[in-house]
Amino acid sequence: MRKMNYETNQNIRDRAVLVTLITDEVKRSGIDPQYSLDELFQLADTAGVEVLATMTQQRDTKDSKWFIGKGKVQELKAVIEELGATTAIFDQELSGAQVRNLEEALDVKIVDRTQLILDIFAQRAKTREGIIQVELAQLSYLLPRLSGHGKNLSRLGGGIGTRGPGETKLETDRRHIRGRITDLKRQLDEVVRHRNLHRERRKKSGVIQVALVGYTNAGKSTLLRQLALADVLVENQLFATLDPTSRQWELPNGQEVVLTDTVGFIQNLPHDLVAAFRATLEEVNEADLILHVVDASSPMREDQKNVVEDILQQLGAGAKNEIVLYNKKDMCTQEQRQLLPQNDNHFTISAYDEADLDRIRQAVQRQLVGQTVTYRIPADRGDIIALAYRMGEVLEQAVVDDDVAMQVRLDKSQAELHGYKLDDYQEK
Ligand SMILES: Nc1nc2c(ncn2[C@@H]2O[C@H](COP(=O)(O)OP(=O)(O)OP(=O)(O)O)[C@@H](O)[C@H]2O)c(=O)[nH]1
Ligand SMILES: [Mg+2]
Repeated sequence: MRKMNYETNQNIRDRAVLVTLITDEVKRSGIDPQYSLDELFQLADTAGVEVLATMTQQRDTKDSKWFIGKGKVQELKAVIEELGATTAIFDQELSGAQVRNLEEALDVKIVDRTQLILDIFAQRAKTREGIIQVELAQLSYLLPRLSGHGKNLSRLGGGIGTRGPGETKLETDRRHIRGRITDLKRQLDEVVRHRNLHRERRKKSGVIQVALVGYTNAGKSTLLRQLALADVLVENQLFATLDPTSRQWELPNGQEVVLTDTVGFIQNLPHDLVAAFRATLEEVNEADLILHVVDASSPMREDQKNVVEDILQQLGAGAKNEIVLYNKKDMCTQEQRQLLPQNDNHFTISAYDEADLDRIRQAVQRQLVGQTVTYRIPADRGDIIALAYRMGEVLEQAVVDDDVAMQVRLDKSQAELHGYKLDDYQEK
């Protein structure tokens, strides 16, 4: 059987067999293994890999040496040879030793789900910040596994699991990797510092921020494009967007807010990636309102929604005001549409439906203008108390320890225009 030679032609597409192992642990995790495998297929496709076959094994536990059962390894070898595959991609994370053993037995490149995701990010990273974050995540992932990758890393330069950001090759020497990680962390600290400064400036100027978040491919960038007329990349692929993009967005009442599109989430988002992307993801923490976009036509939409909620929680943004946009209604079955909640913060929409876009604008305006906040204002600041009555609607007022506690519904940005920073008086 003919084998691809990567050393002479790095542009040849990887040809892969996908492998998943369904253990009791996987079953308990609540993740549907078949769906996860479908998703792996899409990830492979996004990474430019041609999928030749998939293989599933059911087993109580994983094998510590081979991950899958020894007999299954032989079966996989036969399939690989028959189809001329160059890679085996596993849907679960492998240890360094498992990678090494499988590489030796199968003589193809061994990649796991995490590495595949990291590789897609490496292909997509364009900004300096994105590139630093991806490389840091990749090296943090690789370092403890390096012995398992030594052979293939040096033999295969350009393919999945070995690609550094911006088409450079990943460093493979352990000592150099350590040095590089230190260097990248330093650079990232610098980026974080800049971001914080920028953020503080924005906050001081009282700009209201709305963030689009959601599972990958839910339609976040499409909504940014439709709502804020932004010229951003929309693609029917996973992780089309990597770096947050912000645009001015004018609400029906003329108020300007900033709408930010963010990187999509996915189940089992690699830990190293979340850690490295904290600087980027923390933009979400600064938002006054989150628009959580869900692909309502996905059979897994509830699970996807939960994954996103979990990650928001991890980022400390779990308690933020949120509007859920069930997108792609045009692709939903009738049953799918009937099961969706409909109220002030749950909407069923299509990003391509003008009337729906209008409903979103109105809902966001309502949320932002109509936010009810409790302030504690020192009794001697009659000017602020008067401002609250003049500009907002006071729902309740009481005297607490010489302060005036007021529950007010008002538009903070209007107050800020008059030089008042009401946030300082907000009750925590
Ligand atoms: N039919 C239909 N397709 C939609 C709708 N909204 C978005 N899409 C399509 O869904 C695909 C993904 O859209 P994106 O806006 O790139 O999704 P995203 O959430 O930004 O995805 P990532 O950046 O990859 O995380 C594109 O092919 C869009 O054209 C919709 O309401 N209906
Ligand atoms: Mg996008």
